[in-house]
Amino acid sequence: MPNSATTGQIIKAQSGFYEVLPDGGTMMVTCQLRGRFRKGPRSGDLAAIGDRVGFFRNEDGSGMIDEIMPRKNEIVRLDPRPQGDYRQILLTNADQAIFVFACAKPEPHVRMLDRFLVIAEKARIPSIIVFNKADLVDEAMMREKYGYYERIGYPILFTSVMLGTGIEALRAKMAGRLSALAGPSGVGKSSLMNAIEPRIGVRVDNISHFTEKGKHTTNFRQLLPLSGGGWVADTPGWKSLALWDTYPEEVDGYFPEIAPLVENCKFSDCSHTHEPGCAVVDGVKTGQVSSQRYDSYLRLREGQE
Ligand SMILES: Nc1nc2c(ncn2[C@@H]2O[C@H](COP(=O)(O)OP(=O)(O)OP(=O)(O)O)[C@@H](O)[C@H]2O)c(=O)[nH]1
Ligand SMILES: [Mg+2]
Ligand SMILES: [Zn+2]
Repeated sequence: MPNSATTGQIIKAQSGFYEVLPDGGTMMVTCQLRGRFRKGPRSGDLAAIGDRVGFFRNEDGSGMIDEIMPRKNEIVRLDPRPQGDYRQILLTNADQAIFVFACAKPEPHVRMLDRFLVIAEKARIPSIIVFNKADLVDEAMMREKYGYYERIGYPILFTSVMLGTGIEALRAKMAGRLSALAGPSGVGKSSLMNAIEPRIGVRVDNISHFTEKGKHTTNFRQLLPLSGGGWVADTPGWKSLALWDTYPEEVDGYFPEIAPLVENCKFSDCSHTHEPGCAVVDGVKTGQVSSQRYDSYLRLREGQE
């Protein structure tokens, strides 16, 4: 006979097995999904890391998940398969997304940043931007160049793993929260994680280059615990996330500086490109909207990558 139901959170997911941390507990319970979840054709992941679940204990100490609580948000990737697209869930219930770029080596990829920010807006996850390798540049110059993002509501942190600067501030931002960490290769994500939480021992350098070649492929996802409380998930999948079910007009709402302007356009069906009396184009002309961001906006609106 199963014990009474317990609630907890999925910390690790690997081929049908879920490590669940019971609320108030310290020992993980290895769980599987109860049979009724698995009936019928599957078009996507049913449970994922971050999920809050209800489960029963089996006699052998393992568990059976029989309830998946409603999610605050989810980060989903569509995996094309012959029998139809499969909905992969990278992470659920994130409190924030931390997008890491390097000040230099490699140069910040602003188009990628804007795309990440839009995906996070769509998923209703607040974003923080981290510019690592601050030791390689003049920080004041960087602040001037990217301060725009802060003005439209995205906090920026400058860090240098090399000098140890900004690490404490980032640690404070992560404490007690579930963070999704993402960014291009080589910007120092693993180095930052090791600086924030030395015992995590993430491998620095080139590990993802192996993954891209199909070696060392990990097919599990997990939340890493922070000693100050909270969790972090490395979510490499962001690069291949497409805005698959997004309508062009919807994109307006995902640019915080553009969203409030749209209602002032002369035409209600304005595409914000060539129409007279377009408040967005006017905003770009006056400098209220950055032309680089406008460019990203147009590309994302047209469904370009
Ligand atoms: N100058 C400088 N170099 C850094 C800093 N942080 C990391 N690096 C170097 O940048 C390189 C890449 O660092 P990683 O931590 O492996 O980068 P990553 O983002 O995890 O890369 P992937 O795992 O490929 O996605 C390494 O050679 C690090 O030593 C920093 O603050 N300053
Ligand atoms: Mg890494
Ligand atoms: Zn317009």
